[in-house]
Amino acid sequence: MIFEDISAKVQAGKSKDVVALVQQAIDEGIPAQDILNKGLVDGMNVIGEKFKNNEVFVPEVLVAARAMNKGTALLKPLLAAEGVKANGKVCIGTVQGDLHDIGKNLVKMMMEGKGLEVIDLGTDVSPETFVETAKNENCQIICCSALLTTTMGVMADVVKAAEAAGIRDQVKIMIGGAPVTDAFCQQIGADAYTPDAASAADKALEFVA
Ligand code: B1M
Repeated sequence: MIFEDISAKVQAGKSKDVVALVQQAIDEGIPAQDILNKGLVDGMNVIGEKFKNNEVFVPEVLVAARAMNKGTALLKPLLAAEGVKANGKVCIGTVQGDLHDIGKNLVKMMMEGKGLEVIDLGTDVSPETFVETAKNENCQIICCSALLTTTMGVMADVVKAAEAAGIRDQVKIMIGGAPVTDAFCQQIGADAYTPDAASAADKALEFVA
């Protein structure tokens, strides 16, 4: 099955094979979201578990992440093409001190797939950059991703920075990432926590409607 092959090649960090298999799946008419979720994300999830159990280490994780990103790059236009054109404007980034961007990139892709215009601020993004971008670019939503328990607190600073800049009532703040919870979202006064990229895109669409 092609999904299992894609997953296995992501786990092995074989970028060229991943690209070839993803292209093959596209040519076979398999929906881009299935290729993403059942192939690429599955492979990265396996690597994540192995990393947690010390069965693989940082270099293996890095090559797997690179292979996944090569595959997702091929899917990006397809996911975006399936969506309706620019329903709203969002800025997204991984918070200051945090370099994890795979989940953030998935959220971005899913949102683009829903027809949202997404400004990608990258990783290690300061609260000020989130807020200035939202203000200058008229974004309806600020999306913050964090993968570390040591960086998720920056999300509270984003909420405070939006308040200080006087734009808190004009912008929704969405948060997510593995250590983030709904309780944390309520605690810091953000507008929504979603556990995965697909539900983040659904929620964003709801906010801009
Ligand atoms: Co890092 N890392 N890492 N890492 N890494 C974790 C997160 C960790 C849980 C591993 C572990 O110890 N078990 C752990 C954090 C522990 C903690 O904080 N409690 C950890 C650590 C400790 C570290 C370092 C400190 C390691 C070190 O150097 N000693 C270091 C920190 C660097 C830094 O950021 N300053 C580090 C480095 C790295 C790599 C560079 C090697 C690499 C990142 C590569 C990259 O992103 N370009 C890496 C990776 C890959 C991981 C794991 C293995 C996988 C993360 C991932 O990409 N998952 C991770 C272990 C794990 O998760 N099992 C781990 C797949 C991705 C699709 O999931 O990002 O959760 P995720 O996104 C999900 C949802 O969370 C959600 O949507 C996605 C799915 O649909 N989502 C949102 C994400 N953002 C959202 C935003 C939303 C809504 C939903 O709204 C806005």
